Amino acid sequence: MKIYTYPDQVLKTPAEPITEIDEDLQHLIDWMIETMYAAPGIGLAANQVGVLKRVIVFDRQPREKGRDPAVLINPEIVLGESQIKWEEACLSVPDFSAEVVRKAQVKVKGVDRHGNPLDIEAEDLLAVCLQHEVDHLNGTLFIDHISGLKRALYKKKLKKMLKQQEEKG
Ligand code: GNR
Ligand code: NI
Repeated sequence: MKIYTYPDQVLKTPAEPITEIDEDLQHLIDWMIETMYAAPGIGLAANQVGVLKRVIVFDRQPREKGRDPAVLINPEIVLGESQIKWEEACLSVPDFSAEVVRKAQVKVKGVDRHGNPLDIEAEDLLAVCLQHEVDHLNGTLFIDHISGLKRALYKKKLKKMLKQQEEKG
């Protein structure tokens, strides 16, 4: 699946709650998992593939080499503790990374692809990833958490990159 990138409007639009777990959704989930690993990434939100539905996929062991994919439908962060600063990147924000302050430990509630309740407790990288993905569903990018100056610098860099691509054809 194509991954939409900043400043596409779909990344700024809050996604809608899922009301029905049907075959279309199963296919979407499979495609999202494939797209995430192909990228490669440790998480992916439906907004990033142009679908405004509240579903995220992620790897439960983001530091390991093997695949351990998981899905959360209608995820909600119900608990967050302590703070952590992490250098974040995003498949929808090419060629940029920046430190963002997040909760170091979170509990995220949702349902799995079969509609069964699923609670995930996570810390450090996985906790950061889950907050980053739930942000996507709310139309927020990690660059919305950095200083206006840093964001302005990124926008300038992006403009330049897009212009160079245009010139190359
Ligand atoms: O692959 C990803 N790595 C990452 C690293 C630090 C903080 C967040 C992330 S999420 C990112 C994939 C992505 O853009 N998900 O929305
Ligand atoms: Ni992202």
